Amino acid sequence: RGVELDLRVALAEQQFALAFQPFLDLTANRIAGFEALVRWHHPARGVVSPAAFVPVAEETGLIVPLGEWVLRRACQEAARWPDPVRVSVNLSPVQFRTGDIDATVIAALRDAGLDPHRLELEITEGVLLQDTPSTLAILHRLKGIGVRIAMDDFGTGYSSLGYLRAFPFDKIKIDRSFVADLSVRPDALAIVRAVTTLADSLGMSTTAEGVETEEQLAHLRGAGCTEVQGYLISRPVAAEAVAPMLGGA
Ligand code: G
Ligand code: G
Ligand code: MN
Ligand code: NA
Repeated sequence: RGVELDLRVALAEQQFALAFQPFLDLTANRIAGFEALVRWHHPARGVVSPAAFVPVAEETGLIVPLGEWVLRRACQEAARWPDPVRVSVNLSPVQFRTGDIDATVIAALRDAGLDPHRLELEITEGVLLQDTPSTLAILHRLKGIGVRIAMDDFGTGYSSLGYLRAFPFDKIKIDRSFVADLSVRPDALAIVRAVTTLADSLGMSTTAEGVETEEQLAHLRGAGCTEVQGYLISRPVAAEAVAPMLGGA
């Protein structure tokens, strides 16, 4: 397959880069951290979105070395940011199938000199769906050393509530489809309120994704959301643009 070969070359030739999108803590009114989002700078096709190549990387298993590169790069960058600021990394279910993602994470933290509390891992329900007994053990081990675990794209799957019972997430990321509907559908606001209340009572924080308007932001504040992320706050930016956003040089 052409894309697979291209991806192998891309890994070898380091054609990948990370973009960073901030999330804002609504109580402190401060940037709490940045989500690392992988980009492929293809020599002929330009910047390729992960939506176009992550599925191929997953099918071919290339997501394992690519995911390790993302983790290491993200931890190295975050080690240069001021202390409470976190970095958030998306993990694919496929990365859990090798059974040693915890060792990979721990090595990335150690080599970068990053405190585990400053790393957050975003997983989708696909991770918990694949019923390998080791998955929960791995998540508990990472949480045990202080790594934060977030449930990504919450509300889009089939039995998200069950997953909240299966694992004590630190944070729930409310899918941007609910945020997009906030101004147009009253039920979307009811759902967001219900999720923040549920998260609160489970000791989890919430991040609303895809916030694009002041009106959405006002609704989310009212609903008691902990953090917001989206184009209204900032688009994903290059690594060099992070320090200036934090008030540094
Ligand atoms: O970055 P957007 O800008 O296009 O990302 C599209 C999708 O790709 C999102 O669902 C996001 O979670 C996923 N994605 C981005 N970076 C990574 C990554 O490093 N690893 C994995 N597994 N998914 C990623
Ligand atoms: O699935 P995940 O949440 O990791 O996906 C992050 C994706 O969401 C990236 O593709 C990112 O570019 C996109 N994104 C981030 N903020 C916004 C936003 O405000 N609006 C829209 N439409 N997409 C966003
Ligand atoms: Mn994410
Ligand atoms: Na998401």
